[in-house]
Amino acid sequence: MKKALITGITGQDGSYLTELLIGKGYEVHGIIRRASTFNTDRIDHIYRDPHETDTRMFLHYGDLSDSSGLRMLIERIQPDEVYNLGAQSHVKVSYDQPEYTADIVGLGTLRLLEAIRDYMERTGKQVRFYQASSSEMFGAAKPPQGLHTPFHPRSPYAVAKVYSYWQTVNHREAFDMYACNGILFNHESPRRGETFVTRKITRAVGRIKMGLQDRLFLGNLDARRDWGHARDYVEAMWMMLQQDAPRDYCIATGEAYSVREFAQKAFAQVGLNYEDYVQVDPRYFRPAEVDYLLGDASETNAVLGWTPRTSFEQLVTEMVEHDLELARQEKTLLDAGHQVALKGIGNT
Ligand code: NDP
Ligand code: GDR
Repeated sequence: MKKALITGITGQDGSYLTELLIGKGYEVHGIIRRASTFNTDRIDHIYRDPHETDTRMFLHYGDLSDSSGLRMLIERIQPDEVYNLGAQSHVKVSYDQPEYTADIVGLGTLRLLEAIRDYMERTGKQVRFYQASSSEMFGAAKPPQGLHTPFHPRSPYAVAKVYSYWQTVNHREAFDMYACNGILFNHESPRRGETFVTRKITRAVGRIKMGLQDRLFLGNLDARRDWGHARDYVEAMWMMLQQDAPRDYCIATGEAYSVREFAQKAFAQVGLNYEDYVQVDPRYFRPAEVDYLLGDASETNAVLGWTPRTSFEQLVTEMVEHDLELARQEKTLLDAGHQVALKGIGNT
């Protein structure tokens, strides 16, 4: 049975990747951060009591800032594959916490690569490494962007991802490691964090339809993104680690839409006009914006034999249907006299 170690297992991609790997017969180990409340909502449905014999997902406390903990986990788990998905992944928040973002997103990758290198050198075992690189690294570069497009990052997050990208390449070249960068364009799902724009929109659509909210404040409506479905994209991650030789890949749908178009489609799905509800609030603007990301993934999609299965329309529909149901449940609770917190952090 192959063993995989996932950093960021509690995130959107971590949860889909865990489902995929368990379906393929893997034993999956995930690193979670200690928090004062449970932070495992996205993987609770996979969790089994560790005393049961059919348990194949194991969770360990750790943090990308903690080298000794990472080293101990690699030593103890002895993984065949490591997927580095952990990150302070919010672009706007990276402007509020640039140093922390650089530490986790940038140095965190180096810490993990070094722990793996050390383990491989001492034991002679092979470990394959996946780095969650991002289309944000292209930033201001003209679309379409692909493997041959020079990086021009536009945020502390993107700068840190560029650092990790090159660390991964360098470990591959210097130490002959099987290490791959997956440069993934935006991918969304009903499990997307609620402060990312697609989910912020579909949550609002559900709540507005159910009468729980009356407006939606957004930032730049003209930004364009190449949006795919996270469930499809984690499959590409796994495929990258099953090839004969390591290399880097771009994963995208090859179609881009604006935030405005996403909102228009999402509101229209429940019979509403987005213009009646959406208001622009400059607090959501970024100090430097990434205007237009459109992936040219034809070359690497072909090498990998991967194509996206979910269309833009299907993605919006799935997210809206999910969040409409969530809003229905919230309304039922409210009608029964329970309190429902409308969570939100002001500037994301
Ligand atoms: P999420 O924000 O949903 O998940 C991030 C994960 O990282 C969470 O599990 C989080 O834990 C964990 N994490 C945060 N800080 C640390 C830390 N200090 N140490 C260890 N783990 C930490 O991101 P996604 O699932 O959307 O993305 C996965 C990866 O892919 C990220 O690296 C992201 O930057 C990258 N990426 C994402 C794209 C997308 O469109 N989704 C596109 C391209 C790249 P907790 O739950 O405790 O917060
Ligand atoms: P992004 O995703 O920055 O592309 O990073 P996000 O959904 O946050 O923003 C996409 C675009 O929408 C514009 N926007 C808003 N964004 C947010 N969050 N909130 C708003 O109210 C709002 N209004 C307009 C933004 O300005 C931006 O142009 C995501 C993350 O998952 C990264 O970790 C990942 O690397 C990249 O995708 C690829």
